[in-house]
Parts: sequence; structure tokens; C-alpha cells
Amino acid sequence: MGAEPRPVAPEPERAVLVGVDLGGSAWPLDESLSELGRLAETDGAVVVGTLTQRLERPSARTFIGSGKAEELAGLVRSLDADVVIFDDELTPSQQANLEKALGRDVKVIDRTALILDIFGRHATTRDGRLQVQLAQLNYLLPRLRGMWSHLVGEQTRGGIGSRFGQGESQLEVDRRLVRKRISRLQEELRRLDTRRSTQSKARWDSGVFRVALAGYTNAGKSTLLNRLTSSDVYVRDELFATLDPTTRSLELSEGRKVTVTDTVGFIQKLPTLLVDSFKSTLAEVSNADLVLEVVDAHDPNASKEIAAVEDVLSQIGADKIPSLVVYNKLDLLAPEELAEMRAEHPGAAFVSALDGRGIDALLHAVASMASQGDETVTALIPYEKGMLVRMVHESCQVMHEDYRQDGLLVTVRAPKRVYESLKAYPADAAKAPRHADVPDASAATDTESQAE
Ligand SMILES: Nc1nc2c(ncn2[C@@H]2O[C@H](COP(=O)(O)OP(=O)(O)OP(=O)(O)O)[C@@H](O)[C@H]2O)c(=O)[nH]1
Ligand SMILES: [Mg+2]
Repeated sequence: MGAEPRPVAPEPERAVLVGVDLGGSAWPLDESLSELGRLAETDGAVVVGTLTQRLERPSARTFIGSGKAEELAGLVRSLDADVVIFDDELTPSQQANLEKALGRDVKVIDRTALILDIFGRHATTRDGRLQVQLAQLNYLLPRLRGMWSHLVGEQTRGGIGSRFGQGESQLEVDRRLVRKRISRLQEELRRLDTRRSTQSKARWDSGVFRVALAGYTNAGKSTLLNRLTSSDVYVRDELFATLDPTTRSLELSEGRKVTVTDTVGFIQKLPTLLVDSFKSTLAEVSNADLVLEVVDAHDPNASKEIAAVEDVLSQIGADKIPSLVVYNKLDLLAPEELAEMRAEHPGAAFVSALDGRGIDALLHAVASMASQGDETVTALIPYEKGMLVRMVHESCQVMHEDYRQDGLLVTVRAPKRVYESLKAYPADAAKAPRHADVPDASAATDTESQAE
């Protein structure tokens, strides 16, 4: 005793996964469980066992049947597991009953808690951290009376879930305090939200076409952002590598600028709690002009993933936004597989964000969607309208321009928002040379109407 060297890193938690086949789900149980296993590994656990059951409906007491719960207790003992992770959402009382049945040393969590824990680790911005804290506390609130106190109280126990409520100095296990903290977080988020919407309004006002990347986690959204905009955002072969949104601009070959935003990935059974807490992050998607739905073409679950992504898009009100499905990772497909997929999905784009194949065609498709609804307009923009001159250069396709003494005479293909602004400066004014020396065009118009 005492002579043993102290371990440098904590042992990974040993997890047993539990899945129930309730029938009627698009995702076969074993695939959903293998995804749960990846989530557990992302969160630093090792999966040591799996238990499944077929049920008509979950048991109100323990989710799985009582016999199965006993079997689980035996399995947990024999495998020396620290944590049991259910693939479905457990009610607070199911969680508490299961912990009682399994003994004090075993934690019982569900997919939601696991995802919340990963989000907590991956949030880097203030906004992201606040949103995660809010979701975690909302998850915690109804569970405070159960055996869930370990989530906030016993920091010594560590592991999945023990980081909930992090950012608190000494969060007491008290609903009232948690509620207070929740409303403070909500208020702070609202403040940040106002700032964010001011920024996003500025982007809207600038007329720049906004592209959002959405898709299943690990589909390659960040890699695609890097490829499209020569950026260097974090890419990792793990689930939910990205949490906080990043926006970069990109100049299309016709000269028009668009912005591209990469943000958090989606997953099947994405907790509603998270969708609610991440409203401001997800607004990057729901405010876009075009959503690129990035899909891992090599994943056998691709079509189910598209359905899961579209489900979340409709939850956040982004289902009416024009979208384009982008099958990524085509480098992993055999030529005949690729040919088959292309034939099956004629409207989709096929790319490899990794090696760049298909990117030009994708950009072409984005350009054509960005210019849909464009109007041709000729305008004479007074030089003091610097913002408008910038808008024209950034968000229009300039067909002709002439720097004249009285302003910039342009003929452009303009998106609707910019077209509306340009209509205020009709080019016929260009025919009135007497305005040439007058610096303020609007003052000149007034003089003119009075004079005539
Ligand atoms: N072979 C291949 N791998 C790719 C391609 N695009 C991305 N990957 C890999 O897929 C993994 C996930 O890529 P990310 O860009 O982080 O995926 P993401 O969609 O941003 O994932 P999250 O942020 O975790 O939701 C990484 O290991 C990438 O290198 C591709 O075109 N081909
Ligand atoms: Mg990412």
C-alpha cells in the first residue's frame, strides 16, 4: 500500500449500453446502439457490454421489464461497469428506480444526458457554453430529488454527467437555485441574441446571399467549409466536433460574394431540450437563403440520416428554405456505386470535401441558386452612398460599370434585396448633367422638383 504509483489519467468509465426495440423505428436497434457507443467513446467511456429487449411499450417503472432490470444488474456486476447508458430518454423516476436497482455505485444516464455532456465538452464560445448550461440545468431540474444529486454534488465521482452545471461555483442541490440560474442564463442568452441578430441583420442588409451547412454529425460539414473558403476550422473524426457556428465568406467566380456558415451537426433522437436551448445557434440555419444538406455518401444509413436532418430542419422552421443535398466523401465510393447514386439522386451534388472533387460543380449550383430571382437593373449610385457601392460589388453580378463624375453608373444582376435599394437611384438621372456637381443626390432631386 502506498507504494503503488498514482495513475496519471483517470481510468475511462466502463459503460453498458441498453437499447429497447419498440418496433416501428426507422433505425434498426443495433445501428442505433452502435451510434450510442460512438457517442459514449466520444465522451471518454469504453463500452464493455450491451443489453437489448423487445417491448411493446416501455415499463413505467424501469423502462425495461423488471426481469431484464435484474439481468442488467447482474451484467453490470460481472463486467464491473460504472455507468449504464440507455438509448432512449428515461423519465426522472425511471432513472432513479434503475439506480436503486443497480446499486449506489452505478450511474444510469440516457442518450440525452450523454449528448449534453459531449456538448459541454465541445462548447468553446460564451454563447455555446451558456446554451449548453441552460440545456443541462433544464435536464437536471426534474431530477434533483432522485439519486441524480451526484450530477451536481459529488464532483469527486467524475465521469459522464458530473460536469453538468459546470461554471457554477457551488451549485447547491436546490430546485429554487437551479430555477434562478436558469432564468439568469435565459436572460443573458437573450442579450447575446439581440447582439447576434443585429449582426445577422447587418449581413441581411448587405444583401449577401447566406449559405448554411447542415447535416448529420460527422458528415463532413467543417471539412466542406474549409474546402470552400480555404479556412482551417476544427475537423475531427468524432461526433459533435463542431458546436459553435463559424461564418466565412466566399467569392464566386462571377464576382458575387456569399457567406457560408458551418454549425452543430444533427443526430437521430436529438433531444428537444437541446434544440430549444440552441435556438440562437440554429438561427444561423433558419435564417439562411440556402441550406446545403451535407450527407456522408459512404454511410449505409445515409438516407435515414437525411430524414433525421430534415426532421430537425422542420423543428427549427428551416424546412421552407431552398436546399440542396450534397453527398460528400465520394472518394470512398467505388465508381459503380457513385454512378448508381448519381442516377438515383439527379438533383443532388456529389463532392469530396477531402480531395476537392465535385467542388466546382457545387459552386456552380450555389451560384445559380444565389442568382435565382435576380433582376437586371441600371443605376447611378452617388459616391457618398458607399454602402450601396459596396453592396453592389459584394452581392451582385456586375455586367457593366462606369465611374463617372456624378456617380457610379452600373448595370448589374441584383438579388431582390439589393434591387430594391438600387431602384431609388434610377439611371435616367445620369442624363441630367446639371446634377454632376451637386454632392448630395437627394438634395438635388428636391431642387429639381421645386424648379420644374
Ligand atoms: N474520405 C473522406 N473523409 C472526409 C471527407 N470529408 C470529411 N471527411 C472526414 O470525416 C470526418 C468528419 O469531418 P468533419 O468535417 O469534422 O465533419 P462535421 O460534419 O463537421 O462533423 P461534426 O462537426 O462533428 O458534426 C473527419 O475525419 C474528416 O476528415 C471526404 O470528402 N472524404
Ligand atoms: Mg464540424
